[in-house]
Amino acid sequence: MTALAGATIVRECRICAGPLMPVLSLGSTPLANAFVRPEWIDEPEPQYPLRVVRCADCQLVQLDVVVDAELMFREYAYTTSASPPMRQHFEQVARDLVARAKARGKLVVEIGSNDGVLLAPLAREGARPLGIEPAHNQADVARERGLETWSEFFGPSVAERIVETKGRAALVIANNVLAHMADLRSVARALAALLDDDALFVAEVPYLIDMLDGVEYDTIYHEHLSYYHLAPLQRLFASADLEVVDVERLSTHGGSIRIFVGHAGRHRRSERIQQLLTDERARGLANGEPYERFAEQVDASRAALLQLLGDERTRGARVAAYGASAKGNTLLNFCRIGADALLYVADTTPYKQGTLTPGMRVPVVAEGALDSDPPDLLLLLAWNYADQILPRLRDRFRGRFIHPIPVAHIIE
Ligand code: JHZ
Ligand code: ZN
Repeated sequence: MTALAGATIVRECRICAGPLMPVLSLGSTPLANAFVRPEWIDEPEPQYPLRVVRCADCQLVQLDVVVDAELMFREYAYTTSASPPMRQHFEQVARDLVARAKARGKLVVEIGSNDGVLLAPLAREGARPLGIEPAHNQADVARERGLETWSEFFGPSVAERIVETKGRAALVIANNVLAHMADLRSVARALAALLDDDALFVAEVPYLIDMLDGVEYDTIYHEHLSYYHLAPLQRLFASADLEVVDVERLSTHGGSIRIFVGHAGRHRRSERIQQLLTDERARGLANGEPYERFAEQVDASRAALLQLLGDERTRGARVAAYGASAKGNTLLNFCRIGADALLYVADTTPYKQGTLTPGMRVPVVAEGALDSDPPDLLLLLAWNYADQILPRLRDRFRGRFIHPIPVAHIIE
């Protein structure tokens, strides 16, 4: 490990300690959720190298610069409830998982519970939910809603305290948070201690294969330390005598997988595991060629987006953006698209409104700007919700959309 102010450079794989090989560098960027408040505009924004590497042994794709978790997650701008599609998604997740884990009346722990968007429906389904959420601002919102939440980073000592005070859990859930965790092996051990004999750990993670296929380079930012496929996850859980027993592919966040994990030997293993492992092997990830192609596609994608924006602006189009997502900030910084090119970014999250985007400093405003200061074109920075956002905005926005990936294109 090497020091860097506020960050650490790692030299070995966070799952198997194997050697790391370069994949792609996106330059240095500020933290993707470090929205700049007006009172901070004269302060420098720390930037960190955004470098993707992969393990030569277990093939986990990961970042080798790990920014301190305290800097990234104690105060957190991303508010899951601000995205209606995620609210609906987690309502369904609560129904399905409480039934599958037979968790009615039992302890269900959610790691990374944000503002309680899943804790609330879990409680409605009759489970006894406990949220673990390091971001104080989000944990406070959940507690105000009457949802028990501990403002902590999950790990062995928190798991121990839960077991001591509440017993072992029938179900542990972690959605879009395994990618954020640096010390994966101790998290796996903590899960093994927390799960009851026949309990399930269920996690949703963005899927590496979808990122590569969709040229979703914008989903790379410092919070996302790991870009998972099934094979390395299997190896991680085996290190703690746990076993992945089922896997599903999901469309959320540009393509994700949901894994089901239990104590080794306690559950029937689904055939879907072998199928997905076979598909992954056929990709030839270990020979590096998919990553070389990805890196070329990323450059081509940036060039196409800049060309399209340049052409439109030459024709006098007024351009704004929609969805101040974390990934949008990777995109804006990597492509160097700033306030000279964009009027504003409209977003439904109150916490982000009135700030500037990190690095490129485009003002974030409420959706009302689409009426008061209507653009001709909207760059979709939350393209993962295109199917929901486009029909909804049609009433108030008559212009065209730019969908930035895999290659920038216009949607009339
Ligand atoms: P969204 C998130 O990344 C957060 P982000 C996190 N870092 C993670 O791991 C990944 O997901 C997987 C707004 N919005 O969900 C809300 C509208 O304005 O794509 C959000 O600010 N109108 C934990 O930040 C942003 O857009 C709408 O109609 O890249 C979307 O952010 C909708 C649907 C959303 O994730
Ligand atoms: Zn490894």
